[in-house]
Amino acid sequence: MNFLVLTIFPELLAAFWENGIMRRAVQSGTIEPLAINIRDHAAGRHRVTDDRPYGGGCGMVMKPEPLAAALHSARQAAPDATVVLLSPQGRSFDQAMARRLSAARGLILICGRYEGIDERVSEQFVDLEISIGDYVLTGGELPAMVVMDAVTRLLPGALGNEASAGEDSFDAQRLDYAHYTRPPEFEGRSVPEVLLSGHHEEVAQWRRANALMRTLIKRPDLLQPAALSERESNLLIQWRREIDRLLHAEGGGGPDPPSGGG
Ligand code: 4GX
Repeated sequence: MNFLVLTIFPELLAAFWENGIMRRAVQSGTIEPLAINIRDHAAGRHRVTDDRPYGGGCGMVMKPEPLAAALHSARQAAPDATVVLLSPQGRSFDQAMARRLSAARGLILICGRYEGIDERVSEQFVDLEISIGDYVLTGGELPAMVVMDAVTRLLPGALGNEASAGEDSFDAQRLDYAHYTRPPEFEGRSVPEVLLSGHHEEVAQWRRANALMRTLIKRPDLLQPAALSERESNLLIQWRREIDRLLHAEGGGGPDPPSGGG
């Protein structure tokens, strides 16, 4: 997949593409990344890429002409690519969006700085506006890297082990289970016995239960009742009984028991 990144700071992307799984994906031809310096497409001796906002106010806006020229050159390299603008006004990026983007013919990622880009460029050329979260950054480069990272690991061959990407917790709307490696005891804390047992089915059961419990405790918003398997519903019922038992133990002073209905 072609990744064409339009930026005034192309150096920011080098370390990202030159290390780890991204580097391997480049070497195997899974991705073909290129940073396009918007400044190279700006006119005049000073190659200015920004200007003051019409209507006044603070901050600067990225001029439309250099951006459009940079986009034009990106389009020549990847005519069918999806044009993405990274901005706080975009749709929230998530795993489902990463999966859809992994099927694109290529991605052209526009990284704005300052107060953003001229609205007419956005209207004329942008297919999709993406936000990586509700906070304000100084530029779109980190968001572009977040998107490329999440998309790349979904491309066939990128992770080596084909199962790894598909097994992902977020596709199943679950958090991942806890992981352990050697030694079996670290600073007085032991690895759960079942993981050392060699009983594959018991390990699988423990991991399913552990993933469910972590989701319940850390991200209950992810749990959709309709998406629970019968086994998971049974686990939740079992845990509720145990919690109720603890809360209502003699002299426990907990709240009144629920009146039923569950
Ligand atoms: N998720 N920023 C972009 C400049 C800007 C503003 C509007 C285009 C349109 C951000 C985020 C983010 C800060 C990157 C403003 N460019 N991008 N920049 N959160 O905060 O994506």
